[in-house]
Amino acid sequence: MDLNQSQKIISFFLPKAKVKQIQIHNQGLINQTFIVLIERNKILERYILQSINKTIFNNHELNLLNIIEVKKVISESSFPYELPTPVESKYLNIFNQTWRIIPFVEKSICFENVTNIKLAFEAAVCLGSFYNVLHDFDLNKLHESIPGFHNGSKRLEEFEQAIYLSEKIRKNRCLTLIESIKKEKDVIKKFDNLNTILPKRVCHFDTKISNFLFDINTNKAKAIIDLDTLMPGTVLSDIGDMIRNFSNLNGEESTDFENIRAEPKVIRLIISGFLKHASKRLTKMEQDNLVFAGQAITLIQCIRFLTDFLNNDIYFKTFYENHNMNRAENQWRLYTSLKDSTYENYSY
Ligand code: GN1
Ligand code: MG
Repeated sequence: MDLNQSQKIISFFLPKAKVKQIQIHNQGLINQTFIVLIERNKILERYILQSINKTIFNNHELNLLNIIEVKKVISESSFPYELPTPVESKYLNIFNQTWRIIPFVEKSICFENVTNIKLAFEAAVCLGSFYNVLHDFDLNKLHESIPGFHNGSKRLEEFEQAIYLSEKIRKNRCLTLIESIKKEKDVIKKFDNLNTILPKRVCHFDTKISNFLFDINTNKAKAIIDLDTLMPGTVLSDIGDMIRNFSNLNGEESTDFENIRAEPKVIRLIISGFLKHASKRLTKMEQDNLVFAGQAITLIQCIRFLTDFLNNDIYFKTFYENHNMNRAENQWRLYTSLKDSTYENYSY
């Protein structure tokens, strides 16, 4: 991407803007992201410029409609955080790709891992507030933009198929992990079953710490970003993914497997933070299964990474050989530590 190309895209969304600078932003495992500095009416501003991975987000137009509907309600609510959404609520098809620009949240900082456990609480309070203001949202207005995204049995089927079709050399590298995962089918069953019983809500579906932005001076939560997976789901997906991502203090990229475990303090902070605004909205059954959700989503993420490894890395961006296999091993270690019964006994 050069200045001329980015100028063409930016001019579509912001006709009077001149692109001054563009730099790649190594965020996310799927889309391609840049930060662009523009000048408009003598004022400098920054925007996020993204090209969407259309193989994975093949319903991105429907997802955009979801974003527009949710943004409308959020803007009229008391939600005290920013929710940056695509400029002009539009995408542009050019250079064989689909582009959007999103306002950059100034004076904010993004963390790849939970470096300070207070961040976990802050982000969870923010998510609880999101659930609170969207409680009465009419879900008929939303599309399931990625069907079966957290459907455990579907993920297991894809896994079985990948095992069957994979090259021997890859399969042999992870035989032990394959066998261990196969013994956990009951967790997946329980998770899928809960998802059919629990109330459907507006879910973010990608609540990792890097999708919350914090105030650069105070470290208070400031924004929720990355709405590509916004669609109806249950609370288990969002709290489960928070537990999966936040409690793993070494982060999902770490290969220091011996030291991968869930930090119980973080799990407690996620739950108490989330319930601050959401407890009045949740049923007892939802509240009772929040910790379990962390286990189930971690197992599903483990399966997704290993499936992609067996499929020759066609889904998640990888940067070295065996990357997805290592990510799966990391998630497996986290999963086994989450299954430790002592984690079940939280007093909220
Ligand atoms: C992907 O691209 P990114 O980082 O926003 C993935 C999530 C995973 C996450 C793991 C659509 O999100 O489900 O939890 O990687 N998004 C999709 O880091 O598959
Ligand atoms: Mg995402």
